[in-house]
Amino acid sequence: MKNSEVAELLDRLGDLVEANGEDRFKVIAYHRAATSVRNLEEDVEMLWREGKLEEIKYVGSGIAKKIDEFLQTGKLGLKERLENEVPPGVPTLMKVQGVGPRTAYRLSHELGINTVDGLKEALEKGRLDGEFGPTVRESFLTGIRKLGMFEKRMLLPEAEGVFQALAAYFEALGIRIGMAGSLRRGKSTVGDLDILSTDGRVIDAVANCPGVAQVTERGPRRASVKLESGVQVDVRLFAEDEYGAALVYFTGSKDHNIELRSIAVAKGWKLNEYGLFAKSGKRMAGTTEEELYDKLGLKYVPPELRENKGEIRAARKGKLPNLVRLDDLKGDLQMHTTWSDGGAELDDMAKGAKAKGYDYIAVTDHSVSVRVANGLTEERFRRQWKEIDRLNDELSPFRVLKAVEVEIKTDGDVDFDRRFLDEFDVVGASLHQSFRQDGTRLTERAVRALSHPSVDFLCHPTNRLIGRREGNPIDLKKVILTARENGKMLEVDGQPERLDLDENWARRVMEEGVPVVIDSDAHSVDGLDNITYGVLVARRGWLRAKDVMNTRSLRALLNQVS
Ligand code: DGT
Ligand code: CA
Ligand code: CA
Ligand code: ZN
Repeated sequence: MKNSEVAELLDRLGDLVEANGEDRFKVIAYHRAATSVRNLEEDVEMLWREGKLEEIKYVGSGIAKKIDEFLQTGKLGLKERLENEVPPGVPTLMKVQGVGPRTAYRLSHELGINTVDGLKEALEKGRLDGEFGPTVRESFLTGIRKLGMFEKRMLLPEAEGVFQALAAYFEALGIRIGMAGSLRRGKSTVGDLDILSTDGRVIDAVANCPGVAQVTERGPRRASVKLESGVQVDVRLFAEDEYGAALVYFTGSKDHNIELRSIAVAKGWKLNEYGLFAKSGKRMAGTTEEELYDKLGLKYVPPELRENKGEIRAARKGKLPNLVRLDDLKGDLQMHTTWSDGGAELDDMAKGAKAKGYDYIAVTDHSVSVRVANGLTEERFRRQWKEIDRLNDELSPFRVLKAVEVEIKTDGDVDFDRRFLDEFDVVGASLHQSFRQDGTRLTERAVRALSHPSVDFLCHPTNRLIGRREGNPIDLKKVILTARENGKMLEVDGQPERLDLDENWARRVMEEGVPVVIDSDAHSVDGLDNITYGVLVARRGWLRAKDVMNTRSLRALLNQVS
């Protein structure tokens, strides 16, 4: 918690310094330090207490002093001073992607624009035509659109948490509900929750639900509420014989629905949220989803595929993929322990994973050059291996694989020499350092890593953090081809803010015949469950069990990575 607060503070300082037109190097220094603190898995407060702030990469004495002031007092004088000096609209305008501090300063100070709406209006009315080129203006508009979509979207664990709390509330009242919307489709981010029921009490119940801040809409068959957390929940009531049709409609996606409706129309029928109807008005289907798809001449489409990305054609031909399931996974190939930046002991991680029913795990602590994550030297890895050997005796036939998330250095070389790397069972390679390089260089680094004989797969290939950081401008097509040429694999990282590769790239990787690994990238025993989010991404990417390497037996896996 404190780490992200401190990182945010430093980023904010960087922006403020830039918005005040100060030295570019200062700006970079703040942002670099912010990233470093953000990726730090040790507690910044602990380092601070031990007087070790300056051991954090990119934190020099000046920045350490500011962190110190902030942690002592909860405030920072410099920040408050800068905030007073910055023109009023700058902080707001900078929330728009594509509007940097300098531009914000100009918009506010010289052009008198101080709000996002003001900026939008000025752009639409052409008031900025003489000020910025068409490409720049277009990028502002894109940024404004993204802001509207981005800000309010939840990550999967949050959305699931809200849904489960609501489900428990309704269950206590004996009201059965069903999940629809993007959450049911397993989308990586969720805008609002959509809930359906056939129980007439549901509308009153949701309006009276604890935690509701505002009932924004209410009718006999629908209610929309806003929770105190800001989350919107839409609830709808249907009759039993409508429920299947309602579920299809409100599960969406909209594009999938439109396609279904056009099939119905082509047959001279009518399809809506209440059912499928013949010209005469006679109900043909509606009670269940299965019945509805069947009447339309389609196989049942799993919710994760309902994006109008070819699933309807496949359903018509009976060629839907048999999607990978959580149960198919026999192991997890990325996780961290207290040896590097994890929060749980190796012993607990291994036993926790075994209790999940896995046959094997790879323990992939960071390698030596990731100092902020307490990366391991060769000597420390050898000590860890002794512990792993002991565990393997104890837990057999469960197997803990000796593994590493090896760092791809700035030049594309990886930590450790080949002789040592070959002693690991599994090697995943990651790029945490200098990921702000241009696309060409980033791609070269990934390609070099995947060409290294000891490397088995590339971890979280784009390094995106949903809602915080766009993916690297890496050339994934080239990366995929390199993986294929060298018999390597690519990862779907299950951390909810990563989910990297995303579903579209995962699908592409599968189509190119490159195996995928789905990992939790857990830093705690509970974190092992992140793999469920990775599975959702894989399913949304049309992956079958056979496309995913860690659905295979230990022997088959070892064959692949040897
Ligand atoms: P979200 O909430 O932004 O993460 O995404 P969804 O897919 O949950 O979208 P939402 O909550 O606006 O609507 C739920 C579903 O209702 C959506 O997936 C499809 C259906 N739906 C909403 N509006 C329309 C519409 O105008 N036409 C059709 N055919 N379906 C719609
Ligand atoms: Ca929704
Ligand atoms: Ca909705
Ligand atoms: Zn990592």
